This record gives sequence, C-alpha cells and structure tokens, in this order.
Amino acid sequence: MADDLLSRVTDPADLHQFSEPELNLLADEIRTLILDCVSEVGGHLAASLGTVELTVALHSLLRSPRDKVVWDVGHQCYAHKILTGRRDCFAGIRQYGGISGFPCRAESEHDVIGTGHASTSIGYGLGLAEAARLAGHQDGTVVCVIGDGALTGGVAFEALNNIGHMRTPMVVILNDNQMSIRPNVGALQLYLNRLRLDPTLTRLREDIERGVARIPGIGEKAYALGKDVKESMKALIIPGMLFEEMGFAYLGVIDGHDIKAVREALRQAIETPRPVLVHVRTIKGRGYEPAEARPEQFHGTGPFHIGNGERKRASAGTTFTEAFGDALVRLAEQDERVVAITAAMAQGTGLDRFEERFPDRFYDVGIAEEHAAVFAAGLALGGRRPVVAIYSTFLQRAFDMLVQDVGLQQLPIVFAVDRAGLVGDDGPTHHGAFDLSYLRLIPNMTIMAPSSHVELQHMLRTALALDGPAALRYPRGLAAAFDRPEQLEVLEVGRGVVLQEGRDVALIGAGTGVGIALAAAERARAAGLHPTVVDARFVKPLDTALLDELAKSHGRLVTIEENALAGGFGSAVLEHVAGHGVEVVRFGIPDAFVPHGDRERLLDDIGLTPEAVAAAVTGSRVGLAHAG
Ligand SMILES: Cc1ncc(C[n+]2csc(CCOP(=O)(O)OP(=O)(O)O)c2C)c(N)n1
Repeated sequence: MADDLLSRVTDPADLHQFSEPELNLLADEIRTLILDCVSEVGGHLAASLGTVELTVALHSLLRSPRDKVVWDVGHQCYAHKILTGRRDCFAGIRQYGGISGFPCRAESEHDVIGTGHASTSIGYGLGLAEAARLAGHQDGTVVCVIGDGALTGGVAFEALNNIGHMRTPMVVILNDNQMSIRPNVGALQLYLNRLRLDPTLTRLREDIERGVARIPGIGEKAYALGKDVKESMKALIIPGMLFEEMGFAYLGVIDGHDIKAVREALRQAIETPRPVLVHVRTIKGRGYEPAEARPEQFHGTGPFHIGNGERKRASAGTTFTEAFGDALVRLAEQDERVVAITAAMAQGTGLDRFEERFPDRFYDVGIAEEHAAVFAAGLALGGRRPVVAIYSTFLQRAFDMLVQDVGLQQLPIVFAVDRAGLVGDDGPTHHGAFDLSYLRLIPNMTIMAPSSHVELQHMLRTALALDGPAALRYPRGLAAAFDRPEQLEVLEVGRGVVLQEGRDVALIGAGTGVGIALAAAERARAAGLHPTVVDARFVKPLDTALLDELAKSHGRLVTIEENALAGGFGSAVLEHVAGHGVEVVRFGIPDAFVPHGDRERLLDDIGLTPEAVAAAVTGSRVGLAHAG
C-alpha cells in the first residue's frame, strides 16, 4: 500500500521508531500525498515539496510539542501537518472549513505559532527558548526553519543580532533553495551561494586553523596572540564568516534531501550549548519535475494536472494586477522619472512587465517592505516618482514608514496596494482587511479605490500627477475583459461619481463595493425602491460636498467596502455626516479575523453581498418612510 508507513504515524514521535531507510520511504509517501492533494485543491506546492526530508528528519529526532519547530512564513509546513495528526484531513487544506495552509495554533499543539508573514521565526524561537530558560525547562529544543528568501527580511536580522548577544542555545535551520518566490536577490544570497558552491570552504577553515599553528615561528605566535589573529586569517580566506561572527556555530552546507546527513547535523546542533545555524541546501519543488523546472509557477498554484503540470482552470480575462502592470508601463514610457519597487513579489504585483521593459528602473528589494518604503522615500527625494507595489497585508509591515518617512515628508510616492479585501484560500494572514483603516489616518495621503480596470488606470495616472503620497487599493483576481482607454486621465481628486440617481437611499461603494452597490440597487428597484448609487472613487479626501448633498436628500446612506468596518471608508463617511441627522449603515469586514476558504463564500458569510445589502435596504422601507 502506498501509505504503509504513514498509517503507522499517529504522533510525530512515532518517527523515532523508524530506521533511516524507512524514513526515506516515509518521505516518498508524504511527497505523493502532498502532490495528490495540492494538484486537486491548489496550494504552496514547491516550498512544501522542498522540505519533506527536512521535516521527516526533524520529527525523527525531536519530541514535538515539547520541542518547538517554528516554520517561517509557514507555507512549507505541509509535511509537518501530515506528520502531526492532519493526514486524514489534508485533502481539505485551504478549503472552506478545512485545515489552514499555514501553521495555525487553533489547529494543533504542534503548530507553535500561526504564521504567514515572513522573517519572524527566529524572533519567536528566541522568545520561546528564553521563556523556557526562565521557567527552568532546560530539556526542550527550539528549532526555527527559515528560507533564504525570508532571511532577507530585516526582522530576521534583528533576531539574529539579538541571539548573537544573548547566546541563547537554539537551532536555526537556513533552508537555502536559492529561491524566494522567484530567484532570491541580495548580497546575502551571493554570500550563501559561495558557501553552497564550495563546501570545501568549511574544511578549508579547519585546515587553516591547524595550518596556522604549524607555521614555524609564526604559528605559535599567532596562537599566542589568540583568537583575533585566527579569526582574521579565516576572514581572509572565507569572506565574512557572517554567522560565526554573529555568535552562531555554523554547520553546513548540508544536503537537505539527505535524511541521514540532516539528522547528523541536527544531532550535533542540538547538543551544542550555544546558538547554531544549520545551513541546508534544498531544491524547491523537489521530486516533481514541473515544479523543479518552474518553482515560481508552483510556489502557489491552483489545481493542476499531475501529468504535465498544466493548470486545470486557466483564468479568463485580465486581473486588476495585470491592468495595473500595463498602465504603469504606459505611464513610465511617458515619464522617465517613474521607477518601480517590489518586495520580492514582482510577478504577484504585476511588475514583471515593467521589469522587462525598464530593467534599470526596477528594484526588487527582497522581503523588505519597510526598506521598500524608505528606499522609495530616498528615490522621491532625489526627484524620482516611485511606485511601490505591495500586497495590502504585507504593507502593514511598513506602517511606521508610511507615517514617518512618506506622509510626514509629503513625498510623491505611489503605493499600489494589491490583494486588498479578502483573498480567499490563504486566509487571515493574507486578507487585505485593514489598509483603508491604516492609510486613512495618515495626513497627506490620498487614497483611491478603483471599481474597474479603467478606473484603476486613470487613478494610477492621477496618483503620479500628485505632489504627495497616494495609494490605490484593488482586489485579488476578479478577471474581466480588459478595457484600455486611449488616454489616461487625471481625475479630480476627492470627487465621487453618481452612477444612478434615486431618492430613498444612497448606496455608496468603494472599490469592489461599487459592484455590490449596483447589484443591490437592481434588487432594491425590483422591490419598488429608488436607490442612488455612488462610486466613491476616493476614500481620502472624501467627496464631502456630495456627501452633504446626499445626507440632505436621502434618509439613509449605505456604505459598502471590502475593508474592516473599524476605521475604513464607512467610518470616514460616518465621521463626516455625524450630526447631519442621516442614518448611516455600513457594510464591510466585521471586527474579526476572517478564516480561509473560497472568497465568494467568505463574502457571503460576512454579509458583503448584493443580497445582504438589498435585504437591509428593502427590509426597512417603513423606517425609511419615517425618516423621510
Ligand atoms: C512580509 C512578507 N512579505 C511577502 C511575503 C510573500 N512571500 C511568501 S513566501 C515568499 C518567499 C519566501 O522564500 P523563502 O523564505 O526562501 O521560502 P521558499 O518558498 O523558497 O521555501 C514571499 C515573498 C510574505 N509571506 N511575507
């Protein structure tokens, strides 16, 4: 039977009973299960295939949950899920009501922490190790698994820096596959490549230490001079020795698909009474040829045919992301000051077309959203017009920079805030639920929410024409026929558009809320009401003149947005019309973390649908008559 060994695992510690050949067979079974399930429902395939042996090796030595394994980002944790009690429900991964695609505390005691955003594992690990020390528990081991991509994030360096100072014994496994979502970038990756490419460097280091001691007349002195000379000799030959210099014992480079080798390294690391960094080399997509050949495509994938790797459902039409990428190239052709910045998401944000067309004006800064914002500020100071494309959820990282280095400095930087609203299967760590709230409170920030591709293109032009910072926020997916206006227009800032004139109730949508407003209006009309429908276009500044007028002429204003109700567009409207004697009903994301699952289903659950809006509007006609 294909899952012979897997069926013997009810607890990860069961792996302790397996021989090394059995562990290898177990890894094969896990890989097959991952491939079978992800090909049906989609998911983070390539990263999870790359860590199968590593996961097996870890659980074959550790005793989770006493020992803690902290997965960075968490998208590579599928084998861990399978080995920690979720084999039987694995087929429902990321599906509505099924298990999460990321570690999730509510799901299992073996998921030490819920993750989704990069670069935090080492910090969590240090905290856990320190808490154990304070509690007098000396027997547990903390192992953090971080990718070379996630290691480009500043918060990972902050943790390394702290560990080097505290010297807390713990293990950091650097899972180096040379890939972030795309090939990894940055000086650190070049350094890792040197180590990967030449494992003899490690041996060389030891030889040097021995050799120095043997040089007649010099060696003894060098040794007498002590550590400093030895270290500088090492540094001459092995540039950097970065991790050792930072207080870690460095073990590497280990073949991360060789269970025996990983186990050996881990045993050593666990026994070492100081921080250890184990550098493993893995292949993203390991064991599935299409994913090995195209790891970027299989980083996060929809359902696909196992035979050839082809997607089962090709998206029809153009997405907001693509419309943004297209418009940006167009605008950059007319204005050479325009530069574009991504934080390791060139394709996801639609900047790949820009990169191809203007390689010299394109920057991938790594998973470094804070730096992306500060770097953009520098470019803007120097006369450039930076466009920073970052998903709503990841831009949260750069909040202080948005306030301090962008808003306060009044710099003309455009933030293209993709994946605004509910993203679906990736769940609460990835929903773009808060950007309107956290952007709206920043003075000088202009915020636009396009309701269509055409609006988005005009808004990008508008944002680039401004003298201060601006953000456009738009949703994931939602492919539609692409309309490419001949001229991109500069919109009047702070002006909404009345799409339908009515009298009883004004449905005011922002972004995807406009489509909901239009569909709800149709239903309301069928029920005999005369709704007004407005596309707000601007969340900041608000169209206060229009709102005043609507407040006077309508008994009720209904706001619709795909953002948290707390502090979002509806809040802004409410704040403005407070005291005008008009009722405001707000539709948006409630004050709760929305789980994962099909986007439409989630929108239905939170009542962000035309039906729900129409029901609220028509169900209160008597009330409206009173108000009128
Ligand atoms: C703060 C943040 N920014 C961006 C992302 C999007 N993202 C998810 S995985 C990933 C690449 C991670 O690369 P690496 O850590 O090397 O793991 P690998 O997928 O190669 O195993 C990126 C950029 C994220 N999860 N968190």
